[in-house]
Amino acid sequence: MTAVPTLGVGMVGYAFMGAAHSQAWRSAARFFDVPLAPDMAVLCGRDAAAVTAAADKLGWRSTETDWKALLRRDDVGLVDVCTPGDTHAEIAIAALEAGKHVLCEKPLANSVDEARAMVAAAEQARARGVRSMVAFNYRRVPAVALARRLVEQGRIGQVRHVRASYLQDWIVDPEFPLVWRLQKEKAGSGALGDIGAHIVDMAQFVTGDRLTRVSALTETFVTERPLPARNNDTASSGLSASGSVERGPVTVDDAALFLGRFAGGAVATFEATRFANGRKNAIRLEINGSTGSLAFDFESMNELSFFDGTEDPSTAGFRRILVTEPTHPYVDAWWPPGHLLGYEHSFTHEVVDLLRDLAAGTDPTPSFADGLQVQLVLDAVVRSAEAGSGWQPIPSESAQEK
Ligand code: SOE
Repeated sequence: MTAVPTLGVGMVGYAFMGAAHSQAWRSAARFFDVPLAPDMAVLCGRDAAAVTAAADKLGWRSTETDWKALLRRDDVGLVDVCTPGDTHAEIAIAALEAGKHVLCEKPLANSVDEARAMVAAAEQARARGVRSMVAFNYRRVPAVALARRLVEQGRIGQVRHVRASYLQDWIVDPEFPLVWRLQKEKAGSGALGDIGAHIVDMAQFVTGDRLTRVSALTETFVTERPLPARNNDTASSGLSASGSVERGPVTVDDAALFLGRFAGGAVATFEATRFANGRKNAIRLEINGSTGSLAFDFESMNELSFFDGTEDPSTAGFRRILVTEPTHPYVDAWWPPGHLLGYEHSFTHEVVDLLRDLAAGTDPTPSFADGLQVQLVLDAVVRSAEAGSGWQPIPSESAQEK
């Protein structure tokens, strides 16, 4: 590996996203030619013993128990925010003001107001050459990036329909405890912001268009759950002094379904739920255009189905593109054709693109402004659901997709 400048990374949080991002920082320079080599300088978490164990496991050189310490460290040039949504704004804004680049997990924030403040901080920092990205990783799955390329090339014509769903079932058991993702003050929303945000970003990214209004309904099927054990927020229930299981209210949606209209005229359906029994992390996106269609299924994430309506009808039909050719996005850095990639590779692609933008002085995408636009969609969904599912407009506050 030729010697390139290093970029010190400080990551806050080390649960699922922290583990996925750590794998990305570890692998980026070992598979891609990057102009900046990540230095996994410091991992931050509140519990000293736990964060030390996590740093050893995930490959971080040192630890801190106060995220503000990262802002004072000269060996940190970028702060990676992998915490629950209620701390994204505070950490990202402080980091940008301290001159640190920021990668922030999705959704950008827990509210539109927080997202607006993050965009303002990002735009002020950008003037000083300090850059930011929001981590919608699925747009960097090669098959999704290929879908974007084909739409951009006009291979399906004018986009007419967008059909997106993200189905999970990890909380169908009513005794699953009240973890942070089920608490509005920590997560901002439920399935809507956690997984609905992904399909909104994917749909807008692949079509290159923006949603302008939505009509929605949300549902919470299980309205109270056992409190998690005091010392952690995992799947174990908490016991009261009397030994009975304390319970608390679920304050977020379990499912969100909404119709949408795109600025370019396409119509859309979206479904995000954690109660699709048997579906574990099932993301499906289908785009129907005037001359063809594209369909992606995350459970076959190395494939893209493509229907070219301009072909001879006697031989036309959906064909399965195996997205493992060196000409396909990101693939040439990994394995020969036919060898497959996984969920974790999308995070590596995310940090590779970020490193390349930072070195080139260009703006990473998706930007915080793109993250604000997703937040505006989520907010319109909530407003519509609360007001009886009528149409709600989505203000065009954020910069258009580059
Ligand atoms: C939980 O629903 C979750 O971990 C999401 O938060 C991630 O963004 C998604 O990639 C996998 O599922």
